Amino acid sequence: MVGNVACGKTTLLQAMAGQELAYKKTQSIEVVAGHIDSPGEYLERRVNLQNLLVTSVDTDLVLFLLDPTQERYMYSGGQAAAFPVPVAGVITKADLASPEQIAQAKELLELTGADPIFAVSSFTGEGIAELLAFLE
Ligand SMILES: Nc1nc2c(ncn2[C@@H]2O[C@H](COP(=O)(O)OP(=O)(O)O)[C@@H](O)[C@H]2O)c(=O)[nH]1
Ligand SMILES: [Mg+2]
Repeated sequence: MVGNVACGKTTLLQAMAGQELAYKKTQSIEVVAGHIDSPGEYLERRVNLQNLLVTSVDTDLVLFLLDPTQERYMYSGGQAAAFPVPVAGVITKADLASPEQIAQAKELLELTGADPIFAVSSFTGEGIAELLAFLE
């Protein structure tokens, strides 16, 4: 799970694992039910980017998450190609976002090279089954 601070990484892992949604600040790389959560600072603070690349070596797939309601865009064009494994995209908080925000988030994730791209809400459960089926 890669994405800005508060984009919804930890909550999505809880939703995917069928756990109760409970806020918890992610301070370091954590393993949750076979998935790796990462702090948003690893994407936002460029000196930490290497941590994401090194950690991804032990994974099958990386998910780039994007909160369509946030203004900050911290990905680089083509960034998915820097990872040694496939990268898919996840638009989070679909319950909060307008159709225009979701369309823009999709375009921005496409610029990173992430493919395919899902739109989910951890709160309503929208899109979670599709994402889980893809991961399976
Ligand atoms: N409305 C809504 N809020 C969400 C959703 N997912 C996460 N949030 C909220 O966004 C905030 C940050 O979520 P968190 O999972 O901790 O983000 P992280 O920093 O990327 O791990 C919390 O207040 C969550 O309750 C969602 O699908 N819908
Ligand atoms: Mg977190």
